[in-house]
Amino acid sequence: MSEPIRVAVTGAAGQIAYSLLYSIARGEVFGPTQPVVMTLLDIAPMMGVLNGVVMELMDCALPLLSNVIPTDDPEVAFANVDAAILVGAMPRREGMERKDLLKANVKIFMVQGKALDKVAKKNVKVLVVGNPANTNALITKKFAPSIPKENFTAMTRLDQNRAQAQIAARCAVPCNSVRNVIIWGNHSSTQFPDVRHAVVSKDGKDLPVYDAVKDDAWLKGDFITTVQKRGAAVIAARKLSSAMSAAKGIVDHMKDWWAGTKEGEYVSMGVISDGNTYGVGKDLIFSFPCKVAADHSYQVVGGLDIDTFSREKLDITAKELTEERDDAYAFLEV
Ligand code: NAX
Repeated sequence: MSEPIRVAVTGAAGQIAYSLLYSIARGEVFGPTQPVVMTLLDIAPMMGVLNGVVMELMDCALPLLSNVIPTDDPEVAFANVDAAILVGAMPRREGMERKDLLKANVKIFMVQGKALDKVAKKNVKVLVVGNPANTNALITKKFAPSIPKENFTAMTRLDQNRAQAQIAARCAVPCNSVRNVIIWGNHSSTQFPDVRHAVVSKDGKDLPVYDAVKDDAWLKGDFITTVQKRGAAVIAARKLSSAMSAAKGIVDHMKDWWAGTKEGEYVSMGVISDGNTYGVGKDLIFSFPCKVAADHSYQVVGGLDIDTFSREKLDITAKELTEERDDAYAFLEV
């Protein structure tokens, strides 16, 4: 068996982590023969709960799990890690303004960026899930200048999965018969779920989604708002935010980043914008369609046609991300 890799998960005592850790430990993310050492970070008051999670992981008796290290110290959690999944964040409390939430979170991600910079492997792959995920990823990157900027991504895969599942249900096909759905922009209600370039396989044929669904009004209306508001709908129904589906989104994102995307397919990831791609300004973590090679390197898929409807949507979400970034930089005085 190969040497274990080291994987950090933050917010490890929380509800997403509870659904996620088992999948990582049993080889669903980094491969069925890849042993892992898992380092689990949470805050000091949660150490008791975290110890319970560690006991359960041990009791799963998983052969690929070499060791589990719980800690409240980011420098212990990130020491020599190959991958870091940053789930932990300050939750939005009642009466809290969006700006207060942003302020609390950018500080957390500044501290974690500095710790990654100091102790993680220089080729560490960092996935940020804790909200506001895109801006938190940007801040983490900013405070880890010794790590390549491409190694910081934010999760929009749950949104992609939500969009894919809506189309699959509408066409009465399994979810894996729908491919190349794109989420552009922010993991927020301004995101743009775009199916203009997506394909449905049905009865042995590949059809563009617009031809398979045959309902342009739905695709340009309720489909988009359903995906944009799906997180809120789950909270309203469950009185808790998405956790099982968020964990599945993390597994899908990290697995594709680690092993590469399938031939002819692309996936959505929040990645750093260079200012020359699809008219999106520089220095934002923006969700784009990406193809990943077997060596973990990825490229934004170029050359997709953006019509007037899409242009408007891309600009709205880019504007929100620009404002979020400017507010975050102002709080941190950078
Ligand atoms: P929970 O509140 O269940 O768990 C969060 C955990 O993070 C807690 O155990 C808390 O103690 C810990 N934590 C807080 N500050 C920390 C710090 N500085 N270092 C380490 N741990 C810290 O939330 P959960 O439902 O697990 O959600 C976690 C985050 O994911 C939230 O910010 C949530 O908004 C975000 N989400 C992001 C999604 C995405 O698609 N990008 C979707 C799902 C989810 O809403």
